[in-house]
Amino acid sequence: MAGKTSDPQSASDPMNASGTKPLYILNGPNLNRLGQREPSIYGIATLAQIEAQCRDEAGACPVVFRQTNSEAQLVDWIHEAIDEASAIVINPAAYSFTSIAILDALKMFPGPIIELHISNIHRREAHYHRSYVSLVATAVIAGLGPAGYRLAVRALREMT
Ligand code: CA2
Repeated sequence: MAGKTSDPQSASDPMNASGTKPLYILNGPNLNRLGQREPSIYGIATLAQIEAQCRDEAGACPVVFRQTNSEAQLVDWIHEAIDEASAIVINPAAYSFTSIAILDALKMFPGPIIELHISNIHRREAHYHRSYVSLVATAVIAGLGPAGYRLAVRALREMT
């Protein structure tokens, strides 16, 4: 189930019984509306369906999957991830191109970070070309549609 904070584990105790650190998948503004508009750019999958695909791909690895329209909330979740997560997948959406606060928070994360965009931001208008998050991302996935999330989870499972 997608939602603002849909975690199988509580935020205060995000590890599973085996003590495995969770993978954090963080989504920025407007992505809660996926599947409802512009399917030619963003596909037809809803964020809830993408979340289910990520959990399936993660297998036994715990996943914290969240979406917010707030920059401050994203920063707070990155801070939480610094203490709790093995890796981060982040689709910062429009904040990719504006938020030095998110860049600064991600700089503190010691593990791998995958920046994820559903669309190929480099084929789009110029204001989508310069992502601050790319300056600190371990890797960037863009243009593979919703399937990019599953591939990001798969890559991180092999890296962590
Ligand atoms: O391609 C991506 O994943 C983006 O991060 C999506 C952002 C956009 O600002 C980035 O440049 C690329 C926009 C998300 C808009 O979400 C929508 C949801 C439903 C329908 C239309 C847009």
